[in-house]
Amino acid sequence: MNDMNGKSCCGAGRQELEGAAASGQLQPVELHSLKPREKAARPSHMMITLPGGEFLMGTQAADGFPADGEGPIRKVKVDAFRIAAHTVTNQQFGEFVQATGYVTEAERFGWSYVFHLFVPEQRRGDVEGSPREAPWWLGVRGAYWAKPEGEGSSVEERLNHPVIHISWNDAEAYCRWAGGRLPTEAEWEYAARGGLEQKTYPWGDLLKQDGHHRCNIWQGKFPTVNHAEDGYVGTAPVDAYEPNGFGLYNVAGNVWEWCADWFERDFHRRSDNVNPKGAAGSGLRSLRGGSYLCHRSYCNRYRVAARSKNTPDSSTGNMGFRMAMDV
Ligand SMILES: [Cu+2]
Repeated sequence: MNDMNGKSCCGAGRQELEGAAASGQLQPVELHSLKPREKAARPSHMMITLPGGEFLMGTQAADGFPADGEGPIRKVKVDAFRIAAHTVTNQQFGEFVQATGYVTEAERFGWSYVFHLFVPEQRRGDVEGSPREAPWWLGVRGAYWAKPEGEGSSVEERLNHPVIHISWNDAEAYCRWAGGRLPTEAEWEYAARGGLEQKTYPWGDLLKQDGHHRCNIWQGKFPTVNHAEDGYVGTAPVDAYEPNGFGLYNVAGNVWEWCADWFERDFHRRSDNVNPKGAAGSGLRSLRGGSYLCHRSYCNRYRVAARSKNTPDSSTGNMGFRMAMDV
């Protein structure tokens, strides 16, 4: 059982920062100025076309978090759509920024949440504060996608890793430019299950297969000791590990992936079972997949039915996104 039921390794919202000087009111990101790129000039996303169909969405498993609205299980139908084999990389996001001059929300606010183990002692002066409920997140001044650990860091050695410190609004802007959109939660789960029915993970029910790690999560004692037996302390390349049955990489672990939907706790109690979407009202956007910080003892959310949420302006070092498209 999960004694930390309901708590999340990832619960760091923009407005939960404590000890910070108020960031002030920001104008919403201007999306209308971002015209879609010519097709030939867009980065390649390795889009996989899925035929759509019916599947059993959600879970009622004993090791889940009912408070997240993971169940009840319901039969959902999604139309055919396309989804990227992997999350958007630093390389791809860099091409977007170069082409458009786009400025992310982390840059506009002037800070983003960095996991505490990645902030060296000499940079503690850059820390604005932490959320009370998730003190392992430090609001670091100057941290954004191209400087994921703040001043002095870079993505040069991580161009094929998922872009992080990306808000929902930033992800939306990228997708619009690249000619795509974010997947709905229903599309995401359909794609992540890879054609298997009601399995715990995208590859089956066992976390490890023949002793091999299948995803990038936390091994050790969260939040202080990560043994990195899966090979990574932070993010892994977007195509690390084996893909699922549909060819999607890293749907479990690595980084949380923004979905198009408003987060709705009672999502699975809705009666619309064809291309369902969460209803507006929560002010939160949905996230799926879990991250390199998830651990069974605390945040067992690398299961394929697990859910999370955050405000659309929040950014952390473990949230990225995967693009979808209409067929
Ligand atoms: Cu987690």
